Amino acid sequence: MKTNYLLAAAVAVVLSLANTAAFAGAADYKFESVAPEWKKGDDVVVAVRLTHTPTGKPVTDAVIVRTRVDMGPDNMADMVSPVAVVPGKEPGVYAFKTDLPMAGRYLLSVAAKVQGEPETVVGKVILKAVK
Ligand SMILES: [Cu+2]
Repeated sequence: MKTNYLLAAAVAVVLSLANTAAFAGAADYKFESVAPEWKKGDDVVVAVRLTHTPTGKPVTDAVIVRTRVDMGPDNMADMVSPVAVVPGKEPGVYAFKTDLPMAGRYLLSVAAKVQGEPETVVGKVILKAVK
């Protein structure tokens, strides 16, 4: 009897883990700026951290598939900067070389493929540039 109970409990745990995995989606990931502000200028390297929010763990194996930097947050969405992916300095940190020609707020839009996650993970990160 006791064995059956333990077995049932174990099965329940396994099923709930499986459900968590099945229903995990792109919304379980979060990109955030690693710094509160960035120095304005050309060829600035900015970096964001990608975290799997249910576990709080950094996501180290993402492949960045799309990027865009514009000044949308300051009503200058047509002010678009070139973006190049550059190596991050620590696991789970993704770095980009871009231009932040004026002080203000920029929107970094990034799309990434994460291993084991069928949905594309999309992040919208506001980067504050200062003099
Ligand atoms: Cu601007």
